[in-house]
Amino acid sequence: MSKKFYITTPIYYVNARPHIGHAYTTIACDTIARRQRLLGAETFFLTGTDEHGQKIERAAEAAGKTPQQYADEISAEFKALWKRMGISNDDFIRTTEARHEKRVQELFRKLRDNGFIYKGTYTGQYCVSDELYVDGAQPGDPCPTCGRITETVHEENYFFKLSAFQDKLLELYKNPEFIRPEARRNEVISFVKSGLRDQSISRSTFSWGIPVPDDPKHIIYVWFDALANYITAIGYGSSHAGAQEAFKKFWPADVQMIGKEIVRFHCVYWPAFLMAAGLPLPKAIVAHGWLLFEESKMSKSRGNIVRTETILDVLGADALRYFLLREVVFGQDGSFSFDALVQRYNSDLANGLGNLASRTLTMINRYFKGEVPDPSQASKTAAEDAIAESACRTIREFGTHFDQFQFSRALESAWSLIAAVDKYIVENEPWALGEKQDETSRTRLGTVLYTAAEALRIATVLAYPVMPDATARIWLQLGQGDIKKVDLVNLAWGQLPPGTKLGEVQPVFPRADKSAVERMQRMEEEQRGATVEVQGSDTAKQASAPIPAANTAANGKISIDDFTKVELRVGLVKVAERVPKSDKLLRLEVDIGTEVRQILAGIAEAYAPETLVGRKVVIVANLAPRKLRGLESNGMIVAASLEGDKPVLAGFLEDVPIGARLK
Ligand code: ME8
Repeated sequence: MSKKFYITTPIYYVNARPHIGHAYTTIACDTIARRQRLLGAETFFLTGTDEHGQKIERAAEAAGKTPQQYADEISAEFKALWKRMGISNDDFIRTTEARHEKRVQELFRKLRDNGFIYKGTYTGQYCVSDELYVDGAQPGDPCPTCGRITETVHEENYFFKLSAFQDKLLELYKNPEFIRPEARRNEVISFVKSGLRDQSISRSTFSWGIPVPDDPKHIIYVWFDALANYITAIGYGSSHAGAQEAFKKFWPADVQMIGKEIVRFHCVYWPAFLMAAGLPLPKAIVAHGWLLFEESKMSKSRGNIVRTETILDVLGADALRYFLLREVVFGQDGSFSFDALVQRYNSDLANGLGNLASRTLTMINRYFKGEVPDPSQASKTAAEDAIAESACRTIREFGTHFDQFQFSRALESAWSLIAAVDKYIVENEPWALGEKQDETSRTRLGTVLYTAAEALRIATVLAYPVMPDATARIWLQLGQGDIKKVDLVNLAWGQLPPGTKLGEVQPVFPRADKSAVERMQRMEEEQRGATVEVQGSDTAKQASAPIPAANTAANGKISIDDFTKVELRVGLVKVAERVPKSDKLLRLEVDIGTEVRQILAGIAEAYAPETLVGRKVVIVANLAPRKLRGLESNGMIVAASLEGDKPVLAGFLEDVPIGARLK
């Protein structure tokens, strides 16, 4: 029976369009899935979108859409992007699909029947952005993960007996393969050792989610719903025989890859839910680091994302795939920059693999009429043995590093083979041999070009999972047919049959010129679009909300749709104080009805802090958070901006309720 291999990405929230952070995880999983297929494993690769919960409900409301409409649009963008990038996922699960919803209810029922769910009341802090219950926090405290001010929740909820799993989880973590890398494993162990409290797994104050079975006033906590995707997608909880069969075949997952910020959900809650359901546990949860842009985590809320499409338009998917896996040490944070991308593209792809392919194949065309020459034994030297040895070592090393998720080291070893062959070509000067007419030179030329072509074949197969498109093209040029059918288990030196007819030789990685960087930067700036300046003074600089360029009318006017994107609300100032070492900034805590926000405003020269407490103000509620002097500002206070004068806060003559929306 063939080996099976099941790999998953996180399912991405639909509150934001995909960016290269999402692409990073998906590319890494795609690469692993492709390699497993070449190794002969029956592979199932799952990705999808996470569409329920308060965060999505609010994002949809801010966009003036129903949550379902909103989720449909963004989920379709993820799907289309993965298609465009050649991601080889076998399924794409959406948590709003009926198959998922029913099976999540089955899982909930199972846990309840097994005695791990009870009803209680939750009073405490909640972070909507992370959909996280923040244990031990007080009203006004920031979320430990994202720094946003938490909201107070007081609800009747269902609870999961997480506390019952502390010892079992600690036992599980003794297996060093379960959480990778080691640093993440240590964090999780110390978190669990510090004590686990039962976990609320339902909400009852909004409705965008899956109803609790037999108690539809409650909806299932979005993380319970989301984590379950890994089993619902392959048939858990289904009554169909085929689905049950698939579940039996593929579960448990071999690799569940995530970003480091969601380790706790995957390494504590997820295995506990599975244990409570009596199900096997995944073999490995693998957490990678963050892609940083301009020195902070790339994320929609920080407004520093790089879209994948820009890179696809200019350099293509393979360039992005190679860059991310080669440049970032897997498990650690890595910075993204267009400069580094273009530099790597030119040095490793255009001058490296691309150049090796084009010069080797062009010379075979020129000197041997496009047929792979015979590596005559008579003209073999130690140099050929060294290349063959280097290729065999590379095959081994690549596999070892790759299996340890050390993609950059694996690629480094393949590229050291390419460098060795380049040197070999330069030293053996096939072009000079080609100019000579004697038989010895011709035999030697055949040996040199065979050696180069065989090394190219091996480097190409190894690089295939990382760059499926370019390597498939080189493969055809090498006269080899479908690269997806390669038997990687038995890959060895000398398998290129002499006499193989080459395909049409074409450049695979044309050199990128200097303008590539500027073009990509310009495309991103255009996307970020115009800025809405709602307020003068200090804070105006942080008051930029992106408006897609396409929606901005040519005469500078915006449509009503654009205006409604700006969520203006009435807030009540609860706390106001000076920000140390700043003449202009005040730190405010503003109650907007549903939550208390921390906002930094550049109004300290116009208003003494004590005069603001109890005053109603207008705030922009859906502004991306920004950090000012190390403090996070979640929104903006609206004020009239008078040329050369101090700002004047907007207010009301009549009484207005806190939280009312201005439109
Ligand atoms: O957390 N660098 O969804 P999400 C690297 N729906 N990876 C990044 C990244 C960055 N800057 N930004 C995003 C959720 N990612 C939940 C998951 S799973 C049951 C539910 C990648 O849309 C990375 O894989 O916030 C990260 O864990 C994931 O996207 C978060 O995506």
